[in-house]
Amino acid sequence: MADKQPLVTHIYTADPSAHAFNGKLYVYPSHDRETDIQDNDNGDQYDMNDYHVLSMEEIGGPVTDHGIALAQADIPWVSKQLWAPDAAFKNGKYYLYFPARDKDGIFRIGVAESDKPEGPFKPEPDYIQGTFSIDPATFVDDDGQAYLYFGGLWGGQLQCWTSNTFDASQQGPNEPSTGHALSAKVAKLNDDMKTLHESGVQDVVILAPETGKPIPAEDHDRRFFEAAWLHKYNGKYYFSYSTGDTHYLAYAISDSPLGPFTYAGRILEPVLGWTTHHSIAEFKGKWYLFYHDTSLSGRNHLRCVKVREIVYDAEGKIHLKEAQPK
Ligand code: FUB
Repeated sequence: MADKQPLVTHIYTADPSAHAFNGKLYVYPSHDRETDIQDNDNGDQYDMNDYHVLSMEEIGGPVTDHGIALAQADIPWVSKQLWAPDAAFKNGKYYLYFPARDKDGIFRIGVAESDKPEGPFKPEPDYIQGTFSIDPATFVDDDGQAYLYFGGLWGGQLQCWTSNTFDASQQGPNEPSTGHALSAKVAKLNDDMKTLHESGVQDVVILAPETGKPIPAEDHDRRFFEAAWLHKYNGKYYFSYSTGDTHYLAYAISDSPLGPFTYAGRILEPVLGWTTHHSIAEFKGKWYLFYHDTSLSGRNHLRCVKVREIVYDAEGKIHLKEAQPK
């Protein structure tokens, strides 16, 4: 498979969330930056402090960097680590969702609003009440209902939320080794796109097809770790994610955006670098996987965003286009 070139090389970018808005393809990435923090399993080296938005008229064409769309200094509740964002459009406004540590060091999810897809985005003064952990992904269904998916293990603190309060003793590379795997979370967003619906936060359950039961905790090749993404294809809901310490991008399919989802396979094998994170978007009649690797720097925390075309087979399974037989 031919190696892909980074979308941009003048800044380091990661965790790309892609959306087609107004006939252009917009990418909302993390903006990686140099730091002398040593790599660790808590992800402290991912010490980002602003967001840029990228756009392009064509896949493979010139990419515009619209500059700083949101800076940590302008977000009152944040202490550090602006991690993987996503964006949504509803009611004539654009919303940027982002995780960061609050003043107590707990990851929460915030939202900022703009009239334009490229920002600048104006943040709400506080995080979205009821949210926690990292890696927000939004999905607005055909009926206008918006959903917020989130969660990430280890440095992302998802394992600290097995009860309704934050358990600081579980921070770091901890997760259960038996029983069913911890689930990503999903909540409906209210029409204001800034608050969670009263139905609350639910588990995104991923079932093993061979048992019909949730993926076991010890199944690190298939369990959810981080990087939630939700897209719809042919009336089905596809929940895709990173398996973390086994470095796959995997996916599961459901008839409902709330699941349960049934594991369906892998989208991408391990890339260069520890993390893998992606989005899937339709643009001008084709489907694309946006992802990152560390080919530009050779360092885990200095990543670059790339894109590949994907196709679906007759059963709705996802394949990289270049991996298809001619
Ligand atoms: O970019 C920081 C973190 O690395 C993201 O939140 C994770 O998904 C991983 O890509």
